[in-house]
Amino acid sequence: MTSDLTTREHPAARHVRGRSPILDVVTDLHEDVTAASFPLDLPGAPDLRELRDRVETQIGAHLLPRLKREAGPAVVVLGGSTGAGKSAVLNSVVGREVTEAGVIRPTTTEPLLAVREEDLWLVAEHPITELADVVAEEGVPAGLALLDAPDLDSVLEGNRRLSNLLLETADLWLFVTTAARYGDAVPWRVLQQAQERGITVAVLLNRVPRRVLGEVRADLMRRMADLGLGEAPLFVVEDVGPHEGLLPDRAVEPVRTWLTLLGGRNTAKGVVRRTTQGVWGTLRDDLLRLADGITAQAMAAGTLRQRAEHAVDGAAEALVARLRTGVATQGAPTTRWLTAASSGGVLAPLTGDPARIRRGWRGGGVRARSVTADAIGAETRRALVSLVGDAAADGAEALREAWSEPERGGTGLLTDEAVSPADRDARVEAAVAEWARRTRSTAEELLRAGGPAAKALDPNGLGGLLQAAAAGLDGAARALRSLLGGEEATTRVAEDLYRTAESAVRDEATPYLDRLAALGLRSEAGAGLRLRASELKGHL
Ligand SMILES: Nc1nc2c(ncn2[C@@H]2O[C@H](COP(=O)(O)OP(=O)(O)OP(=O)(O)O)[C@@H](O)[C@H]2O)c(=O)[nH]1
Ligand SMILES: [Mg+2]
Repeated sequence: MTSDLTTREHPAARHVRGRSPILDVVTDLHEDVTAASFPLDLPGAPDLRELRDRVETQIGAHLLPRLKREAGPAVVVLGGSTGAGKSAVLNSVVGREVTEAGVIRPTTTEPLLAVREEDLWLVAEHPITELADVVAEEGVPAGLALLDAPDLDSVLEGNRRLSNLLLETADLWLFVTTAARYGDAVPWRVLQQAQERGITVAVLLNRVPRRVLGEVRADLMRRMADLGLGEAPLFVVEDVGPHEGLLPDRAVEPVRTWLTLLGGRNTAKGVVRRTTQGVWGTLRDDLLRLADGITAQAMAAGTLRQRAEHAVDGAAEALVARLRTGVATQGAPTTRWLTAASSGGVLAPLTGDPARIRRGWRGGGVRARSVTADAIGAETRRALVSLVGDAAADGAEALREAWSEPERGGTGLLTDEAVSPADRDARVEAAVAEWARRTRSTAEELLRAGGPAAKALDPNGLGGLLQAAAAGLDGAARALRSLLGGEEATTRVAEDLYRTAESAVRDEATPYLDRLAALGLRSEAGAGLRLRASELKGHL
């Protein structure tokens, strides 16, 4: 199994890995189902969303809590009369004073649940935690949680809810009593109720003076037999006399050993099969349906992405094809050129005999020529902005059309235009301006190299001419051939223009593709869920 699919888990789950493999699987499964989404409006998506919610509730609210209960520690209630030493026994078993034991009666007024750190998350939803304070304590035998209860008389009189909870949710009762108090009726009645409900019970007789030890033990065993508790373990703890803090180790060793054994059995018991029986048949089918749905969403997302790219690519290619025909220079740029280049015009010297131009340039007029050439460049840029903007709008339109096709699932992503016309204009203008800036740099470079061009035009003028020539103005291209002795620069600027125009149109898809990507649809998620479903099967 690949690590990627198994590493996501509840941080605390690592501590109990292996205790209940099925709990691990179902915990992961819950995360997968929670993460699943069906945002694209594909046929059947509403049903899948509903199913997802249902399965999430089924796992999160029913299956997981039950598995946690079963994989979690067994709750051992220490019950008995006040002053019997419940708190003292608990502290002595875990080896630390986690709960208050004392001479003031009653001492314990609120129930307290001592749990091993790694089990905290497993008891977090245990009903008893609504009423008990929970403390993490490493001395608690593995597989158990120890509950220090207030004395049973006060629980029964004052706290019906707690007494019901104790009887309903405890796995084991350790009844703590003393030589002086074991005749009390109430605790025995509760103990009997616990026994009747199938809760394991044990009795601990505390503070027994050595001289009456045999006698009291015999009497207690008779009483237990009468109540049908003859099978229950009985621990006798000799009175240790006045003392502070924990009872001596040897006094609590037998009960601690017994609890440790019991906890070991609990951790080993794994998870009871019945929890998942019945649930399983439909759950597996539901998971597979969800997995198929996730895969379908991811595939649809992939198709939408392709269609979007295809739409803007089409518009971009059409634009470049048109630019190659020189369409951007029709109208104003051409008119201006013709006027300036005709005999007597300011640019007329540039259209003369190339050989003469190559031989050298005489005379001034650089500034006047450059202003006019730059103006032709500006007309060209204006035309380009409008052409590229139209193509970008066409691309967006084609994309929206492709995503609106029925059953493609993209309509929900088209609630509004991702790009406003004003934003589009600004973006295209910026792209064309960037291209013009690069063209100017090219012009500067060319002029630094010297030659006739350096005497004919300044960087703005040469830049303007390069732009017009790259956009397809033949006269400008011819003049540049004479000035520069070749077409290399014009070709380079033209290629740059095509790339710039293309990407300006393609960028139109970006906000739509971002919307799509934000949905986070990955086909691996479907595969993961399918794998999880088969893992689950392996554990049943
Ligand atoms: N002399 C003597 N005192 C003991 C012995 N075992 C426990 N104690 C003391 O008896 C008292 C018992 O108190 P707790 O452990 O608080 O009794 P509890 O059952 O928790 O009482 P509540 O919390 O009031 O229900 C404490 O002061 C203990 O130190 C013993 O063997 N001999
Ligand atoms: Mg107590």
